[in-house]
Amino acid sequence: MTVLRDLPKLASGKVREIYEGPDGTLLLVASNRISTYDVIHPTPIPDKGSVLTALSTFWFERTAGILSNHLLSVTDGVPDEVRGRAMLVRRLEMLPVECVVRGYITGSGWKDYQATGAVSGIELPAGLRESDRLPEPLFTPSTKAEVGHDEAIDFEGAVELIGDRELAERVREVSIALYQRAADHARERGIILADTKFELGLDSAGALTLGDEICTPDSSRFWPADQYEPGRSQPSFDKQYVRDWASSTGWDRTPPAPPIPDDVVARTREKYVEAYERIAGEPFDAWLRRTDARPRP
Ligand code: PZK
Repeated sequence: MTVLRDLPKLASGKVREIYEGPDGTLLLVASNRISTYDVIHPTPIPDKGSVLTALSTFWFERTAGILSNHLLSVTDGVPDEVRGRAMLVRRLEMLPVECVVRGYITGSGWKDYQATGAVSGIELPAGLRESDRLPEPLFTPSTKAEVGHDEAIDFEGAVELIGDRELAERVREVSIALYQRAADHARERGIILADTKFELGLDSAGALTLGDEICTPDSSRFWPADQYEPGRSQPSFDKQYVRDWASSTGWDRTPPAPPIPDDVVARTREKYVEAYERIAGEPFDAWLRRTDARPRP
């Protein structure tokens, strides 16, 4: 049996870690940490890491026909203590671009559109409002910053970084297809997937492969469809209670973030679980049981 402390830790992100698994594999572990305004709160959201892992697994299974992915297992080889919130994956040679796809105009895309009328070098119609649906999903890549924020680039910038125009064209094509598949599915279940970020790589045979997490609330914007109203910023499906509460405290968004009160934690946990249950169409407990994350009765 594998225990986490026996695995070398390769990297720590703000909300997750990567370990070296058996036989050249990697173990991606999602924590229960949550950030607002890019700052991690000291209070965890119970089950957040499991919900994100469950969602990625759901999408990996349902998009494998578009692009193969790095997922190997969420049970075999996964240490007991992280069951439910960890996946064993194949090691890839990651491409040096973030594959952002936008179906709606918001965030930095909205900022760029207001300043230039274009996003990622793509001219857009005049008169778009904040949060409007785009005429078609756009591939708007960015660089991978080691520290600080990724920088938006146009498709030619992605071609240069990837170093192969045909590969970059395939990256753009599959990124849009993956977004389309996930966004259509989520929309039918009352969640607007406004935009998302994929990380692609090459496997040991040189095949283009989907890595990292896919269409989770940490890599995407989830909006409640029944509250969608263009012309303003949209509430976040998952983080809105934390943001509203944090704003009400007068916190100025500089570190350290304040601890989150119990009722806000509980309501936020429920929103993550609700997102999983709506999208996957099964009780979240079914995931925990399938991954042996909870003792069986
Ligand atoms: C890889 N990251 C980002 C994720 C972190 C950092 N299949 C892969 N092969 C090689 N490298 C990566 C992956 C994946 N996925 C992903 N960094 C490297 C990342 C999670 C936690 F600290």
